[in-house]
Amino acid sequence: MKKAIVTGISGQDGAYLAKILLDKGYKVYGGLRRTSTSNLWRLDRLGITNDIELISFELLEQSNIFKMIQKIQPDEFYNLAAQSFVGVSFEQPMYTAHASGLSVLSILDAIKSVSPHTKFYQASTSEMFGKVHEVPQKETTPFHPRSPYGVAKLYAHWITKNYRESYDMFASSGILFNHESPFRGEEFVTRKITNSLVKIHKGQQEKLTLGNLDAKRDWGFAGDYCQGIHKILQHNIADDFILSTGKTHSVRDFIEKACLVIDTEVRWEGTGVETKGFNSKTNKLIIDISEDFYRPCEVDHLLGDSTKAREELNWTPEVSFEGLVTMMMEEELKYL
Ligand code: NAP
Ligand code: F7E
Repeated sequence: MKKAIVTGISGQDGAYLAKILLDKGYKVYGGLRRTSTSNLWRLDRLGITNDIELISFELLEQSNIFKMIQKIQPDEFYNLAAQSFVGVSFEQPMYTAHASGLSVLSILDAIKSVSPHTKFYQASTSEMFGKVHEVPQKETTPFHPRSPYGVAKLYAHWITKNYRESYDMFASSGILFNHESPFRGEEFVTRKITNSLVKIHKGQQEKLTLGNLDAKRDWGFAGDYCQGIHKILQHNIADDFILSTGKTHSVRDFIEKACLVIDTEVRWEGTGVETKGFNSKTNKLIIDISEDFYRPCEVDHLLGDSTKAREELNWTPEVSFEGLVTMMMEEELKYL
């Protein structure tokens, strides 16, 4: 039985990846930091909480990481834990640098010292491309991060590569473009939109307040991307791979598609922070804009080219943009 450690087990990707690994017969150790209340709702919803051995894990505790790896001697280590919210990284840049950047060095160094057979996966991100130098972005596109989160993740990406090259370790990164699902945290824009629109539809909320509606993202389904994460560690050599859909949509497109699922059409008025969205049937204001949700530095447009993963790993995303939006809206309608 293969043993895998998955950090960030309480997060979106942790849940989907754990399910994939359990279905493949792995023994899964889920790295979980202490919180005052349980946050295992995603694992509960997948019905897998009791199949995972939960282990205490804190990104900032080097000795905790060292002892855990020494004891478990995992075949595979998936590092999904991070301070993953770009907006917060501007408010907490130092913590983000430690958690999402430097802590990866503790993991790599522990693997090198006490469990060199362990294959390591690092959750790299399209945020490293930031102010993009070419469209679409490929593995060879130069990086230009635009947030403390992107900068921290770039350190983690390069130290993973450096340990691979220096010590011949099986250390790979997936450069994943935005991937969403009903398990997405509610502060990320897609889930904020689906959650709020359904609450407005059910009379539980007045309106939805957002930031930059013109930002464009290459949005895919997290379940598809976690299949790709597993494939990256099963490849015959350690390497870096982009996972993306190759299609891009604006925040505004996402809202309009989501509204269609609840039979609503938005009529837009104004531009920039003055933009307002009205329910075209009732004329009720349902969307407005606040400067508070703009970032000091924005990533305007992401579009990934995942040809390498498609050709070398035989990976393809299955859920379309429309399918993703519908899935997220239907899940909100079911649970709210
Ligand atoms: P997520 O839902 O925000 O999950 C992050 C996980 O990290 C949570 O389990 C969280 O625990 C844990 N964590 C945060 N700080 C920690 C700390 N100090 N010590 C231990 N655990 C800590 O993120 P996700 O969407 O699943 O993403 C997974 C990984 O992929 C992240 O590294 C993210 O940066 C990266 N990524 C995500 C995307 C995307 O579009 N989703 C794209 C590219 C890369 P709590 O539940 O206790 O907060
Ligand atoms: O923002 C705009 C915002 O927070 C998407 C993380 O998983 O993907 C994610 O980072 C866009 C941005 O995701 C609001 O300005 C407008 O342009 O959903 P987001 P993100 O910043 O792209 C990458 C790949 C990661 O690696 C990260 O871990 O939407 N936007 N209005 C808004 N965003 C939010 N959150 N809230 C708004 O009200």
